[in-house]
Amino acid sequence: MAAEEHIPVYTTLQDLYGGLGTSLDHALRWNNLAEEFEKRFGREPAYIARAPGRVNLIGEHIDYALFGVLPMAVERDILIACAPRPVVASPDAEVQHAPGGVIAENLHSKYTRQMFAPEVKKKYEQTEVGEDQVHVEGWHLDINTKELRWESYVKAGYYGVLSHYFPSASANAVESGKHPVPVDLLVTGSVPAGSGLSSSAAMVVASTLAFLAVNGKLSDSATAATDHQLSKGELVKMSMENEKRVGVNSGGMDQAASVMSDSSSALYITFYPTLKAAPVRLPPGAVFVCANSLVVSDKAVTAKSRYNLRVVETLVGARILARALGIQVGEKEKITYREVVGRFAGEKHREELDAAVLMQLLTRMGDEEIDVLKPKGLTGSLDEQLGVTMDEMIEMSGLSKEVFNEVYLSWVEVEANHFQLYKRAKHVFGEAFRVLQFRQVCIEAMGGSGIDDAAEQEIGTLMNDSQDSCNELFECSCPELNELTRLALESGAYGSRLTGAGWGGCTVSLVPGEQVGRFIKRIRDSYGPYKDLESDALSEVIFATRPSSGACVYKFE
Ligand code: NG1
Ligand code: MG
Repeated sequence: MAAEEHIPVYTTLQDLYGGLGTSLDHALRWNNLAEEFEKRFGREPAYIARAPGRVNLIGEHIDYALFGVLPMAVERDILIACAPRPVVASPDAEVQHAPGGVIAENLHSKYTRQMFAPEVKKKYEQTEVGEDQVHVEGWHLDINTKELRWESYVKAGYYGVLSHYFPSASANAVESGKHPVPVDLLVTGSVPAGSGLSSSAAMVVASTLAFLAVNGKLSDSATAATDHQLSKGELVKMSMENEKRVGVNSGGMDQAASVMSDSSSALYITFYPTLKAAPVRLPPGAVFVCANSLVVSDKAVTAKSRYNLRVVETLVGARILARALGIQVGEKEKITYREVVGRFAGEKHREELDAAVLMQLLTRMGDEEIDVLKPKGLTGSLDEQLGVTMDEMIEMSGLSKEVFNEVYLSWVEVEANHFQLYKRAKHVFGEAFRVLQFRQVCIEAMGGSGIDDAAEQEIGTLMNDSQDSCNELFECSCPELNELTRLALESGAYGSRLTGAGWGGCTVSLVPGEQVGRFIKRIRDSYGPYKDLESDALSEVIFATRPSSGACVYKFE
């Protein structure tokens, strides 16, 4: 599962189904998509790209602080069938003939057909002797970040492929043949949108892969000896950059889980000093059940008062803590909490910290050191008592207002009267610690007798603590998620918590294997929004999951 491994490109169904680790359900969806593509576009697809969603078991909102997280890919996924489009005269001639023009359709009828083409950004300048000079500045693709649009994620993946593989200079030379091909594509997805199962990252990863494949930038193993093969690490990096174009400054958990998973285990993903993923075998007796609160959290739209605000609170807090600890931070450096801990540990431990050392440091730092993030005077409401104003925050950072704005605010929009540096830091350190404990319990359970359910109990408690921390300290839960996790515990779960960014979306609960059916029934009877759902609709909103394999491409031959 190393970041250097290549993205699998399968050319036979046998390899594909072997790679996916399951058969029938998948086979039906893949077939149906290929047939629909042929019906709509009049020819077979050339490729189908697949990327799974993920459920985060523990480690919420700490990936952008560069602490390790513990998700697993789920079987629900995004599939994109695509093929280069032969250019023929048609009513859509404008997109048809534009280099790299795309016609994108979605099997789900509520997502309408889209056509778009990348434009070459040019700048005109006059030379001293009065001649016009044209500079090509790169590609432009209009991505709407103000409202949630399905094609934005397709465009985000495309943008990355354009900027990495079609350097702007050659965009000028459209005639030279070095431009992207026109593409038809058809998308289908089984990851519920806006639910914390990372449909967005699955879309971006699948779209990145589809555009790479259709432009001949991915090679299968047969041609691998000569061509460049994309590594999993490279795809994660590209997909992270791409997703930021939709307006959310996410960490790398979702993309890494979608790309690097395998079907036998969850993943412990670390980002520092480099991206790594290690398999974590889960105790066999229990099952993770996802339940959708049915509150849709539109992350791209609410980012300035929620997600992106948390990113800023977390990064600024890290600088202030570093300063209090006497750690050197470059003026323009956006140091993270993980790096602060590393540098605090001293030269020897700067990069790779052994889990045991990290655990010790986290308990220590979680207590006294982070008090520096509290405001000086204690007046007003609790929020005011613990939060700091923008001016206070800038002063605590030791930076001038100009530099502060440039480093922390020029790339995101945020909106708040009080910045909760202290509470967010408390959550980050506690949660990072719980991830290490969770992993430790799983490792120890492997060697144990497995007769009792002690490991499941321990994991459950860690999940509950995580939920409390998300609710009280990170303030990313909501009343419905709180209710659903409470009902889960009353219905026999070992532990239950929100998963993903929060403010809506899904919960994940650890449930004894033999009680899953009963558990689901009890939640259906007690969670208000589920009461009138028929069984088909119910299985869309509450379902057991197991680990799935990561992103791949199937090439039609
Ligand atoms: P979701 O809610 O699945 O989009 C987001 C971030 C993650 C991580 C979690 C919180 C994106 C693409 N992903 O996940 O990187 O920070 O929130 O742990 O924004
Ligand atoms: Mg997302």
